[in-house]
Amino acid sequence: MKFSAYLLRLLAVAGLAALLQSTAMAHTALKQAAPANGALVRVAPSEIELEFNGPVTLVKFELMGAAHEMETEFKMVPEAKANFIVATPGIQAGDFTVNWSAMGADGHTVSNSFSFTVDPAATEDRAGTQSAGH
Ligand SMILES: [Cu+2]
Repeated sequence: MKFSAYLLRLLAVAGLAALLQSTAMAHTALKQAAPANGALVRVAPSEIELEFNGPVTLVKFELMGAAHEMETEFKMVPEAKANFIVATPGIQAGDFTVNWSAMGADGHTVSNSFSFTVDPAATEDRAGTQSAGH
């Protein structure tokens, strides 16, 4: 009687631990970016913000302008974190694509990209959508 109650409690604890672990090991995804995917902004951003769904090591951050790579202040750091702000001093008007790769807690490296437009002549900003992970 006492033993089976103990066993049930043990099973409940093990189940909870497994649940917590599977949450922690979720695949890496970009939760949001600013500017967002598909966004149109009238003022050129001096930095780009990335927020992932958990701590990652950002191994690549490449900003492409029209047919050429733009300067950024991205530096790979070994510490995993969820939020990154990369200074992008060279952005002016035009179409831009960010190509990123991030290694998550599950050990997988995920690569994706998103694009936005800077157009000072536009009548209003467009918010864009948040990009999905894998
Ligand atoms: Cu994964």
